[in-house]
Amino acid sequence: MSGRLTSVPAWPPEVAEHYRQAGYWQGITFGQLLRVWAEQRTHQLAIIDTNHRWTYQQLDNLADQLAAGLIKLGIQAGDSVVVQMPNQAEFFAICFALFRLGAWPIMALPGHRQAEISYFCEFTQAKAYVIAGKSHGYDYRALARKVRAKATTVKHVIVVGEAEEFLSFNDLLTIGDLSLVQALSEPDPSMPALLQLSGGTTGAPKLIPRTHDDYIYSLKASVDVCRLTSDSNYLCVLPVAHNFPLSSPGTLGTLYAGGTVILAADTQPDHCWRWIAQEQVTMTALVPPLVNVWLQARQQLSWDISSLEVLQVGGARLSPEVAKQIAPVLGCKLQQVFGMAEGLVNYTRLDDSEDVIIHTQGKPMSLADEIRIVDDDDEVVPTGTVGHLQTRGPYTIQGYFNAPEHNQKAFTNDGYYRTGDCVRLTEEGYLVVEGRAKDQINRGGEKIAAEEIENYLVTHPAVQDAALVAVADNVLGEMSCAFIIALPTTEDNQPIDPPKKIELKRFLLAQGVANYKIPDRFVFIKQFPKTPVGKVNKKQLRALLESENT
Ligand code: OOB
Repeated sequence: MSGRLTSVPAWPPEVAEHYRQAGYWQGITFGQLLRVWAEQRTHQLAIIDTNHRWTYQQLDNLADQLAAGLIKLGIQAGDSVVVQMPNQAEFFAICFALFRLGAWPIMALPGHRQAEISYFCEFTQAKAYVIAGKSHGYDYRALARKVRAKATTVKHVIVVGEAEEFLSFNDLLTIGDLSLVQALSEPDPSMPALLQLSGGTTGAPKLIPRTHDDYIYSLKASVDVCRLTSDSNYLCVLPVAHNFPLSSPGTLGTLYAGGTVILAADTQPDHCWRWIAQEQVTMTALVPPLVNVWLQARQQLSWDISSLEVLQVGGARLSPEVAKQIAPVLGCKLQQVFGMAEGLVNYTRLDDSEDVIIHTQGKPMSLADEIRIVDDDDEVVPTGTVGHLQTRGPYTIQGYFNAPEHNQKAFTNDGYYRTGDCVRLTEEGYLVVEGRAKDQINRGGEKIAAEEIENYLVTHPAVQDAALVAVADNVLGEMSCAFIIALPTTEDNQPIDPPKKIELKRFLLAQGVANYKIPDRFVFIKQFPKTPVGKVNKKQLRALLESENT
């Protein structure tokens, strides 16, 4: 293993010991779990997608074969592998193979493009990059070629589907020696199982190391709160690698409980409801904009979705008006989920009153979660007052991967994560999300770090300065708006034509920025309003947009 391991901030030893003693951390790995599941539930269905129906036993065998193939490629414990897959069964075979080796899947999203993927590969010195050849009309092999040209550590591109010059998933299954997998020593459960991605507030996206111990505990606690059993059929509609559908309790939680995961290739009601009817789906999870689409579709589509017991909604604010419609229109219970890839997940409970389910974002899933709500000086505020949410616990990270300076700011001295969310606590101990202090746009659940996009914009030759802010949107909740100060003249005083909006969009796309991060609006402005300390006053910029709308 390499020296990079020191850059995974660990819990203080006495706290870790407590989590072990108290039984939160079980000291097992995902590879071991899958082995046990395959023995106990040999012929039960684990994963279903359009092309596969895998039992637990089959998943275990595939993970072994792939692990053998990965060993052959030289991948070992502590290595990173960027995984960018649509909702397909192979995602799980690859992840469990990497878990078994102790190598770390980096959970990229299908929407990421050259800028993000190259960054993940370079930052983690990834040895391999896993993609689906073509998906939703986009050719990931073309992306892989560009990524490889920049990220020289990436020696292997593994393609699920038509591989062209790369290595196919099917070939990877056959090239290894299974006896080498049997001979592997078990990875350390206190080491990362995977790296999640942070929504981010800074220029460079942050990576979140989630250990076997902490992630498996978060599954167990989620399964308990959400009452999943071996009869649960979970439909994964959101991108599978995202923390919400992956672990809250999501696909991995469903496997933990012995249920069956069904992977939807598309978010549209027609596609998803066919799955619900066909596989008797009991639970699924959506972000708020999709809830609207599903509610509106109910009148036109007559699929029998009566098997659906629970619809989880999270990732962004759900309005009470929309929340109220879910039970009557879709015929299932609503569960609000307020979580973060860094750890803490809050759920409304299935037997909570309608008032709590509609008006709050739930309470922490574990009694071991510690939360506090503080003012700008880190002083705890009285119950009911809005403040900054801070948290620590057995599945909330102690720091980002390889980011000591940022960790100083993002965590308190006593190990609490500063979530950047502004919340208030109700008398019953439930959280209501009231806003955000972090410089981020939550575009229908997809997070955009303002600084990341501003950094790109200011490299345009006609842009002097840029500020990205959120603007309210009926469909997505929030969209992004870039305020731009155009450069009046070149360095040698030649006048410059102000850039056109379309030109700025093309410029960002040419940098390889994911589509969802491209500003929805551009507004040109002579100068930015400033705060007393001289920072850009984004509150005033947002107010400018709001006054336009009234
Ligand atoms: C989930 O994870 P991330 O890492 O994409 O984003 C976390 C942030 C939170 O800090 C908060 O700002 C926002 O997303 N958020 C919500 C919310 N759920 C998340 N804001 C308002 N209401 C909610 N219900 O988004 C995530 C991870 C695990 C489970 C669920 C969501």
